[in-house]
Amino acid sequence: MDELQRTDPEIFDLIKSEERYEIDSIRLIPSENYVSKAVLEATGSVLTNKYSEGYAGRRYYEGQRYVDQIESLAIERAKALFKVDHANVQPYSGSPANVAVYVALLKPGDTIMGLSLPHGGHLSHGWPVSVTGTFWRAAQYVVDRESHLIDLDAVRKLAHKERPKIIVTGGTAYPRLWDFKAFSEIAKEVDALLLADISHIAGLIVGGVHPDPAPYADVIMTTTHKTLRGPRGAMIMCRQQFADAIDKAVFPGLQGGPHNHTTAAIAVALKEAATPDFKTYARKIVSNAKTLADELLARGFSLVSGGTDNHLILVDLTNKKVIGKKGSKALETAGIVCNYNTVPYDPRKPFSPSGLRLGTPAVTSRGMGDAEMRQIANWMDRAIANAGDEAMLTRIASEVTEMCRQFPAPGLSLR
Ligand code: DSN
Repeated sequence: MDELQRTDPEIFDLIKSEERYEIDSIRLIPSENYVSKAVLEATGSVLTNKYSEGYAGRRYYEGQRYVDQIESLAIERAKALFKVDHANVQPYSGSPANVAVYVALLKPGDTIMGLSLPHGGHLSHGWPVSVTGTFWRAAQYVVDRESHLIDLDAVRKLAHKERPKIIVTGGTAYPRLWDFKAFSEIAKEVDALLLADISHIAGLIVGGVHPDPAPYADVIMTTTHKTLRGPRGAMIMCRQQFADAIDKAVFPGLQGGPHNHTTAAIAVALKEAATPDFKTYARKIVSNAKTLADELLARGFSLVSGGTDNHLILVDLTNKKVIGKKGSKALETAGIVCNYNTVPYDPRKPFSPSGLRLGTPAVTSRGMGDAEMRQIANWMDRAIANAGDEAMLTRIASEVTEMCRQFPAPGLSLR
């Protein structure tokens, strides 16, 4: 980045500081990762110079001889990897992609039924502060108070009562597997479509360590930057019968020109995700999460649903007498980055909830394994027990940095 350094040393220094920070800290936010150098290079390429409204072969601009090929490659790779009829790789990110699905398939005021946000869902699944909960009517299912699992009988009952036009699976803080077959049966009973939002688990599905929605969902939406380990973006995949409506909703319905540099980086990430190495990576994400969960349980941490089947862990800190915000701050000072999060039936408010959300995609990309998960649980235990003791937290941070330096972060360098 020599030219950036010359032109704008202030921004250059901040980017380099972030790079060092990503190297020297343990990043446990489950929606974050380290992309490969190849993905970074495509993201930072000349494709950012282009405008390409429309679709390959049907653009509103001349000069698309290479962009058309890039977008077509991304589409073909997405279709092959996720075994779907149609893919649109243009959505700017996950929330706009979900809105595009609703615009394509629903009328204003129709009912969307998704997992409630405080129970692990996502804003764009009909939560009231999102447009998805105001332009459409929302009905939200919840997890069971005791098991913290989705109770499919309760989902069925709610669906029959609310008659949604679309049922959404997926979320941001559900540590267990999704039963797409059961959801599709419920959707059929009430004449609803099934949207599988697999943003968090796309890489796990590709890796064969999470059930596959392709045989059951009418539409699959995913962001491309979480377990899938691509650039910030999204894709909508669907059965052929919905292809036109989805494409029209993305462009011209909601967006202008696609971000071609992102499209190219998505294509690269999809190529990487089709390799045997990626399957090994996906398996390791889950086994690391299970090890971290077990090690936390052994240290008296209380976990929502008692553990995990995927890449994420939701900790309820109530028994540790520390609130989520104070806990996540203490961990940040100790070099462990996660986020505070509501837990199901949380008596506290969303801006200061009881829990912490952890995930293993990023640490697994660095090659960390069981021994490091044990060490992370140790540091977390010490940090939470000493939340507020800056000296202790800083001591932990230097131990964290020492370990991090032994695990190169893909695409990053200290130079
Ligand atoms: N992407 C979400 C997450 O952090 O899980 C929020 O949209």
